[in-house]
Amino acid sequence: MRLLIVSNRLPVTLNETNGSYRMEKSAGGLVSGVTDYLASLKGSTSEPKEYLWLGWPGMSIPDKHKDQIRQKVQDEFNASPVYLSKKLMDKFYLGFCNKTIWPLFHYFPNYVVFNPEFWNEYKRVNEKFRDELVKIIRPGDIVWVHDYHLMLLPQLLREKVDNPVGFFLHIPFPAYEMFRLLPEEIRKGLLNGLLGADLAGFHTHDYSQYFLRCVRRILGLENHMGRIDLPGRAVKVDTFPMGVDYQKFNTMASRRDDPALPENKDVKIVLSVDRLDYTKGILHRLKGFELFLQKNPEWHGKVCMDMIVVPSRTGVESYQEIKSSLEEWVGYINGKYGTFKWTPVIYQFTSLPHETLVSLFRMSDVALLTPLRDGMNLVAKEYIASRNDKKGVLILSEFTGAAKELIESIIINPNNIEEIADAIDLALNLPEKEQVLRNEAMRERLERHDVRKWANDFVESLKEIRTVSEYAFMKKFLIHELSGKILTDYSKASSRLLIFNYDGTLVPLGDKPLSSGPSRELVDMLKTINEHPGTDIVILSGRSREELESWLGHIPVNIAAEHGSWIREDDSEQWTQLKPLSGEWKKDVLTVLEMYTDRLPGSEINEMDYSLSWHYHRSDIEQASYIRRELADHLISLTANVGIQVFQGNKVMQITSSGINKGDLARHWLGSKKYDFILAMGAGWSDELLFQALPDTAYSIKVGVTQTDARYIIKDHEDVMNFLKKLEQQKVGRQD
Ligand code: GDG
Repeated sequence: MRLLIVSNRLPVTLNETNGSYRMEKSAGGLVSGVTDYLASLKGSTSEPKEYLWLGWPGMSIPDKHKDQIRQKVQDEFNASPVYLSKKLMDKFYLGFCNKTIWPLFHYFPNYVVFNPEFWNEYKRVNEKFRDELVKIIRPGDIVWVHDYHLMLLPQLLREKVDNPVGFFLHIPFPAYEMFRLLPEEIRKGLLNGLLGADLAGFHTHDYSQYFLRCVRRILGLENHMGRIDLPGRAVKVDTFPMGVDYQKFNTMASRRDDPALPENKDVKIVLSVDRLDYTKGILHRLKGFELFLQKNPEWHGKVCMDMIVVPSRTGVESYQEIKSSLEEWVGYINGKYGTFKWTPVIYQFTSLPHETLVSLFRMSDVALLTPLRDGMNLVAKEYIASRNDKKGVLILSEFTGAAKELIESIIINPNNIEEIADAIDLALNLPEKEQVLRNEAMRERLERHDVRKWANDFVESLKEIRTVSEYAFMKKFLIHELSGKILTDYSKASSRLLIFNYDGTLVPLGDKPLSSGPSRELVDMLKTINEHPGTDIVILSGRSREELESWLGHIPVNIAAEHGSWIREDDSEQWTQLKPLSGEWKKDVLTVLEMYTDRLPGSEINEMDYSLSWHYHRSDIEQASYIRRELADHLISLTANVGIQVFQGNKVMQITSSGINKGDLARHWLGSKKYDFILAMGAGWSDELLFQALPDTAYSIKVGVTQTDARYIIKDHEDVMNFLKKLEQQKVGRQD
């Protein structure tokens, strides 16, 4: 069993000079963190023990060098390159990834570009990754897909293989109102893409909840404690805040003699490090520092801001614009306050060696990180982990994922420039004793929740949800061999009872539940099966006898309408009652239902003899869920002493005279004759009473993948139809 890590970029960067290629390990947070976890797999006692990393190698490679590079990357880095042309990368990476997803997910809708070509290329690149994976994947391999570049990959992969697939998003997942700005095809495509995974992970609880809400509102799928049950499997959505390699940062040697480091020991340093990105709030930071200098002249000459800005996504125009304005601001501040002896802002547009970065962390009095939105922000964690002297003050934006964990830092809202200025003042004056107290608490947390634990928790959680899925669903699945046994038993039996629930079993749960008549195909099948000698069919439904009569009345089957308020036996044309019922309660309940119907646009009432149903399939899913609960409470208080029962169905609430349930109905027909083959199929929760009423030898089958007392599960209505087709073709009667 191997762990296949898939990310847009490989953890190696290729450089070409005169046709020869050099490879260097890339240094990002994800790479160094995951690499350490991967290295620890070798000696581990549990699976997986091996890994392979798939991704783009960072440049286009001429065909003649591809094989040689593939081998080298595989041998030296346990990696496998996915080759993509520059043209594809432009529209995919600079286009859809960084002009559509990145700004939208970071709440910058003004920067978002919607271009159908970008989306097409995004799909193509995801498919390309899928094709590469399919070539190398082996049964049992675990796949872990990373980040916003590959959100379609889990589903694309699921269509081809059955391996466990996990997905982790490194950037924020936005709130519904932001996410819904995407065109419908894209927003549905992305959500369905992610739901192809067994486990979808996010940095914070908020992001997980936003994702679940989007799934509910856009795809109409509910979850229970973050678990979404799909046909045949469950998807778990959970929170995994990424940590840093604490030990490495804690013990790394400092290089005080590094020429890249500031010289003047008497000046306090306020440090900021990030990629050049409009999400990082770099301008806000400069404005905050300027205001601080304005308000605190006593600090002039005694403090400087060391600003490391790492070049990034230079092909995207908005990044070039932000670079110009930030350089203007640096010039403005240095021009306004600087002297021969003092430069207030030291600005470096460069990437520094890791050791230099850590030395800088250790010699900085304050780290000032002001993102306007950031999935996690590893720099904040690295700063604290590097401070083995436990000193230094972290000022951190509340809009970073890291702010949820680093609560002892000075948390600020970067939109409030005044707050940044005051935080700098507070940080520079914070007594050492308090610095140590704050940092100790954070360092302890970072040590416990380091990057290895993060990766390990994710992989363990992925294995767990697969086990749950397999246990809850697969075990009972009506697989081919089993359906073969049912069919043989069926044809060998001399008397058979078949009980079918109507909506969701014989007809799909549709968008127009008030008019879901049976298909011609279904009616013909029921007719043929009913003609098999010794076979009795019972159809149970909450619908009115008029509807059922008009759809199925011409076939001599047993029918129970309105949840059993009315029954029609197969040898009669009359509707009768198992026991007398009263409909007197309806008037009061109708008044209440009308009130709620007025409040919930799209909802409607269907009145029958002894029952009422309240449908809300066309209503807003969230509003319906609130109002439905209120209505349920209202009905309980109103009808406590009246003989009625309330059923919650799929986007329908049914209120009916109490006294008869599906269990009673099953017993009625079971008691009428001796059957040597009994089969019942149902889709709703009221069918559980039916399953419980059956003898142990009966075949009880639940339609849809949920927890059930039925012995078996069948995936959906379509599979029911396929099963009925087989039943229809059986030769019946004793074969021996
Ligand atoms: C994305 C999300 C999320 C920075 N400058 C230098 C350098 N770095 C290293 C840092 C850190 C990493 O790069 C940056 O990570 P961040 O988390 O701060 O930000 P993003 O690059 O935007 O990362 C982010 C992250 O994914 C992980 O999930 O936290 O929210 O946007 O490790 O140390 N490394 C070197 N020289 C530099 O000059 N060597």
